[in-house]
Amino acid sequence: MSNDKQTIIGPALTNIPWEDKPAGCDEVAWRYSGNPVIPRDLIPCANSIFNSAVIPFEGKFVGVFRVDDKRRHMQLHCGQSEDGINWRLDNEPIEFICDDPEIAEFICGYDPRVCWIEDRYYITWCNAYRGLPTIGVAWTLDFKEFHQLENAFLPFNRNGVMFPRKINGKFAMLSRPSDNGHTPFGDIFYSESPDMCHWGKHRFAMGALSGQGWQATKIGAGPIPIETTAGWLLIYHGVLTSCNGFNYSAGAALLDIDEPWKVIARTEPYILNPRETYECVGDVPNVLFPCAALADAATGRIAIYYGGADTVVGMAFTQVDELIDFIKANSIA
Ligand code: BMA
Repeated sequence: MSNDKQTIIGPALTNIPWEDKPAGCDEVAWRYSGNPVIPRDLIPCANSIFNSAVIPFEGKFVGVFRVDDKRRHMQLHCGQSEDGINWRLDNEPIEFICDDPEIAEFICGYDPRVCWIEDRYYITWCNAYRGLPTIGVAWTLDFKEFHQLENAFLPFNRNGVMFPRKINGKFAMLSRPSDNGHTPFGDIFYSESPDMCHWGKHRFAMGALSGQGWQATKIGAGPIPIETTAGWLLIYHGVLTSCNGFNYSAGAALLDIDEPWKVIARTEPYILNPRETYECVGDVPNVLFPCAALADAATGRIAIYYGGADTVVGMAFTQVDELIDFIKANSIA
């Protein structure tokens, strides 16, 4: 293994929310002591708030949040924070602007990701097109007006996660072809687009690993990949099927910078798994589902946002050089 210290390629984020690793902790990622940062009832309509995406914005933070309302309809709400930890959420869901009524029909949306690319913020989410899950896409400049584009793929697909810059001149997205239910399979694929409308050149990237515990049933990309000197750092979820149902953990991988469907390394053990009460008890027990990460290139700090038990939002922290060393030292790729 190289002794070079690996770093984040990207902007500094001096106000990244952060807590040092607790003394005596030997995990590569550690939880925020004030978890969960978003309770299920932060806004009156919410049954639960989880699997959500945040991003730096005008010196503060904004996010797109999965809110399952008290009708148990899955909605996307915008939210704001001064510090990335204490959040205000809009009471009303996002209303996307879209001039095609067929695409505009909003049945439900969930598991959003938010990504800045070049000149705007893109939002991807699992969108019900005619009731069938695929990847919805929209952009915004101000988190007030959201302009919806064509769905990226045919049904059935979930976990659409964009790369934060064009790769070889094309927009790039990871996704996870699925079925119309609680999909008992799932691998991560890479696709590219010249225009955010037409997606192609699909490539297999990473698969579930049969017989490999926490990532044996299916996997899906989590936060927007972080560019590092060792490759794209991808935090992803993996699912184990236990006698009591699905169990969702998080692992990490390094992908080739120019050909990100090529996996350099991926963790054999998970880096975070459901173990705290708010991860093990909730509407869907034993789910830890990361959808966003903030990164500070100046310090190598990474703050991960994840859904706990399909009910609340929690945070965890890691340090890029430590995580990359961990991935390489514990790789199964
Ligand atoms: C997946 C998605 C996630 C959810 C998970 C566990 O299929 O629907 O939103 O967190 O199941 O229920």
